[in-house]
Amino acid sequence: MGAVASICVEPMKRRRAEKNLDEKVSAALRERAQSKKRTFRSLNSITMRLPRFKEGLRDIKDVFDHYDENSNGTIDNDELRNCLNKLHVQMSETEADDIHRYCDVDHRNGIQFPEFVVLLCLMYLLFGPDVTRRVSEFESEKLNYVFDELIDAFLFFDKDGDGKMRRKHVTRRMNETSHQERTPGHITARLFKEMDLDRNGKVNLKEFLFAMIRWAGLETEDDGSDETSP
Ligand SMILES: *[C@@H]1O[C@H](CO)[C@@H](O)[C@H](O)[C@H]1NC(C)=O
Ligand SMILES: *[C@@H]1O[C@H](CO)[C@@H](O)[C@H](O)[C@H]1NC(C)=O
Ligand SMILES: [Ca+2]
Ligand SMILES: [Ca+2]
Ligand SMILES: [Ca+2]
Repeated sequence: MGAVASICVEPMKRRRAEKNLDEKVSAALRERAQSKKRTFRSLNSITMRLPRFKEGLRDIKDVFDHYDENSNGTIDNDELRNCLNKLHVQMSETEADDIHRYCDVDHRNGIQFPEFVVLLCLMYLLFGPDVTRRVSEFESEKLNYVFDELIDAFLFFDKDGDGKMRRKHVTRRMNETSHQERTPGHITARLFKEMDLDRNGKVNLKEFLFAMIRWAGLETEDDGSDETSP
């Protein structure tokens, strides 16, 4: 039966999407790490930028609301098609599906707001700054600025720029922060565990973006309505 087959096939497709896109993201990050001056030199400089991130996330929320045409907190397949069409990026049907799978981090109900942040950031990283102009002409520059900073914050922790943050690099970065107060090991361990959503011992860009959204505190503002109540 088709239904049975699709139950078996979906996890395979998801793994393929995961692998493909992780590789593309890594390649883009490596190139960026080599060609661009580092923005962040300390954890403090990232923490200080959190209010700005939060502002940027609000702008992205406006874009999200625009594409969530029926305003039910989710960008479903048709709505996502509209959004991707608008981007004018060369993409096959399969590639578009892969992006959808990759960004649907919780594997449920299409694309929610934090997943949309991942989606746009990925598009920005892979296809360049023109992408945001196509989804939101007015906010484009602000959006690009925020994505630049978020990606650079990731690269602060991903020392070799291979697209994966490893615990030892994160710990080292935390230790560098300040000579007087090192971040205790158990806190770094907890932070890392929180970020590593699929528990594979590495934190990739999308997991990092989820963490940044949490830390900026936007998730809890107006998004909690249907998440917390049963
Ligand atoms: C949102 O609306 C779409 C289209 O009507 C529907 O398929 C989807 O299940 C809805 N999602 C939620 C979370 O309500
Ligand atoms: C970081 O500091 C902690 C606590 O002082 C220590 O346990 C850990 O080994 C240090 N890690 C690195 C990579 O320097
Ligand atoms: Ca919707
Ligand atoms: Ca989802
Ligand atoms: Ca992971």
